[in-house]
Amino acid sequence: MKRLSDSVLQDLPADIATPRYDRKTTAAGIVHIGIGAFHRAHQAVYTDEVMNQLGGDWGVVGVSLRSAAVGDQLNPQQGLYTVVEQSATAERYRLIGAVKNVLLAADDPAAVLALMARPTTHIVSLTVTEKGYCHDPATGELSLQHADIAHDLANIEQPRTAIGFLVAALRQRLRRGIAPFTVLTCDNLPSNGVLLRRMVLAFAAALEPGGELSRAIAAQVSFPSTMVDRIVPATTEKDRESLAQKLCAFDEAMVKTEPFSQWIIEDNFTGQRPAWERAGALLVNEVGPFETMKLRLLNGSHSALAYLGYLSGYEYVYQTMQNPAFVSYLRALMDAEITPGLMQPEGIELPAYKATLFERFANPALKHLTWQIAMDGSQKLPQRLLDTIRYQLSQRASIRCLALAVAAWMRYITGIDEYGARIDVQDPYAQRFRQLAAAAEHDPEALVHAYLSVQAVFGEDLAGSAVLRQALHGWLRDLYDYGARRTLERCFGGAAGGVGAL
Ligand code: CS2
Repeated sequence: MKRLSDSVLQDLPADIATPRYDRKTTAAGIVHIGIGAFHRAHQAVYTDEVMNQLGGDWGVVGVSLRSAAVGDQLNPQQGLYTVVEQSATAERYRLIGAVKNVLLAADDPAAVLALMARPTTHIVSLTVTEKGYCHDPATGELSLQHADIAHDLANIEQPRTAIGFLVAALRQRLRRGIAPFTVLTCDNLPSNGVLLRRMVLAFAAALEPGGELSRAIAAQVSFPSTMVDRIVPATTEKDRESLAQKLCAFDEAMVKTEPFSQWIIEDNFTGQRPAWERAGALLVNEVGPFETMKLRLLNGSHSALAYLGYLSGYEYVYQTMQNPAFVSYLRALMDAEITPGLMQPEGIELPAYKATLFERFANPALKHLTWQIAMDGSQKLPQRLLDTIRYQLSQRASIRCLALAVAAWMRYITGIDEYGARIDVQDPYAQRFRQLAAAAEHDPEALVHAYLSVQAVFGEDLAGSAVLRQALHGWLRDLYDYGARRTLERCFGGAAGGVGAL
């Protein structure tokens, strides 16, 4: 079977939407670092839609920092790929033409820098996941001890990290008198633009201690914050095969996702940008309240479902939503413990927003692995759950459900499941937590004590909270004694109905 490419476009079935602009004459205006499935199902779709409506040179050159996989998928297809939108009842297909090609930074960092330094590059956007920011998750400060940051400071012409690439490219532009690009982070971090700016300035100050470079970047470069939202489960071989039946061409780079999509962008660009509002993005003055709402309600709940669900033997998120105890737990978590600390963003009704989350999580067409969401918990927990715990503690309000989620993460990251089997924990701190669990001999009290003392995750404050410590200890004991599913069913099993009954 042929590979998907421009030359098979005209042979595709009529129900597959295709780009309406001329891909050949469209130049690139965006460099995107970290071109994984999320970018392809989210920002690239908005950019594609803008070009459908208005044209413009907003093609995207993708950069993979380390892995050749995405380039191998997209380059033979001239960057073309399919987005498959799956609702409970229907599937929609759309070919995205915004991506032009993918470079592998590890192979040729100079080529990536040259591209970023080109005057026609107006925006450098990023989805490099939480750990790609090389920061201390609890403090939000750049970790100068990080091996790759140390490498980049010593070898700025051949960087490895996104931060190194940004500073090296901005430095080249400033030296040559080329106006800087806008740096657009699209990762799930609070005040993500502010955070990235802080990382970039700290790196620039360490690179050139005179302070001139960091001052110039601070004065001239904008780092808008964004809130990005779309659930994008990892693509499987089976997904690719079933799409191939439909396309009569093989698409290695396809992504599958839900119908829902949201993008809130701080309207703070130094140079040109695509009119993303034409594709449904919201350009606002203040992203903070949207971001906090999304990180705490969606991602906080997602992480809770991931750890409790995985331990309960649920492979996919939608399966957890078929268990009424999980649904009533989630309801209590969101309503009683997360919502009180939120500001209502303009134009959003929190009850309706939450109702949508229940529907989205329950979408049975979306095979989203609990294991996938469980990845990198040490980097995710602070902004998803721990900040909410801090707020609730400051109000002397309940943290019961929040603590259960954190206890489930603690149980998960021991690396041993409820049947004594090894969990494939993907987390930069996996080994550290596994060793702490072994040293604590899996005793709940000792384990809570050891884990809470990891300040990179829990900060300097949380270990000192007796309320939190006790709650975690109680839940962890239950998780060891009864297992996750029975714990939830014992404590939250009383309410009626699964998600359909809401
Ligand atoms: C998920 C997110 O994997 C995870 O940690 O919680 O990727 C989530 O699906 C997205 O943020 C939804 O916008």
